[in-house]
Amino acid sequence: MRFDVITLFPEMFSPLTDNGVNARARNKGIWDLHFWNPRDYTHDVHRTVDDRPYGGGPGMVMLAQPLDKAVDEALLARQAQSTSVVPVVLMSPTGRKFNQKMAQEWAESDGAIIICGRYEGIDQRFIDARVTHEISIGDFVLSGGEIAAITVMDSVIRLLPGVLNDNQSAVCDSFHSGLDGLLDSPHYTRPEIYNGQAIPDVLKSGNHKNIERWRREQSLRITAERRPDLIHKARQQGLLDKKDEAYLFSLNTKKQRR
Ligand code: 9WO
Repeated sequence: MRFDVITLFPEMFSPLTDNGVNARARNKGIWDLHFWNPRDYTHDVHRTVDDRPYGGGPGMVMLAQPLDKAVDEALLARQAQSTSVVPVVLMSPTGRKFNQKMAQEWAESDGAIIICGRYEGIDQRFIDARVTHEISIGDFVLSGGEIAAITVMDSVIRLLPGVLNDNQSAVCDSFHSGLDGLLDSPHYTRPEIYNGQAIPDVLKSGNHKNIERWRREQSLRITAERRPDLIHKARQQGLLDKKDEAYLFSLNTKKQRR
């Protein structure tokens, strides 16, 4: 897996590259990261990467030319290594909302060229000519695409074979297929009493069937409270059985009595 990131601020990616697990996986050759700084592809003494917006208005707009050249260089470097064609992705709040299913699809790909914008935006002619996908990590505006790109790459890298050990398996968290798209149940570790708070008795029972049922019901309860849309989805996909439905019904009747 290879990522080519086009950014004015490559230093911002150290949280991704310096993280112990990710760094080890990069040294093992499981993934790699290359930077292409648009400032290196300018032609003027000031190394200008932005200019004022046509039509007026506040702020500055990224010039198409240095971005164009950076993408060209990234494509050339990739072609020296492999013949695969990769998406050219722009991190943008107006893009398609990124999710776990997309992370899994990325994890099975050869990677991407990722564009991180700055200032008020990017000349649309660059986007029209070069960008194949626009991705958002949520409905909020950042000061640049870098933090969004780090978020997406981190979610993909942890899914690559050999990145996590079996103990930390990527198989056990919220949105894992084993949870049927429901939110994860609570976790507890030692001590048995902390700040006067005990742990649920069932987790000490050693009865794995009961523990499994308790976790399922906690997942259903938390998901029904916080993300009813995910309950609806799981139901439509036929992932909720009679026991699940009975438990959800009991939550509703409890709520009505309160
Ligand atoms: C900013 C913006 C604001 C309102 C409506 C549309 C918008 N598009 C952009 C945009 O693409 N901005 C560029 C990248 C330049 C300014 C900083 N950028 C950015 C990316 N801010 N926020 C993001 C982002 C990316 C992915 N997910 C959430 C936010």
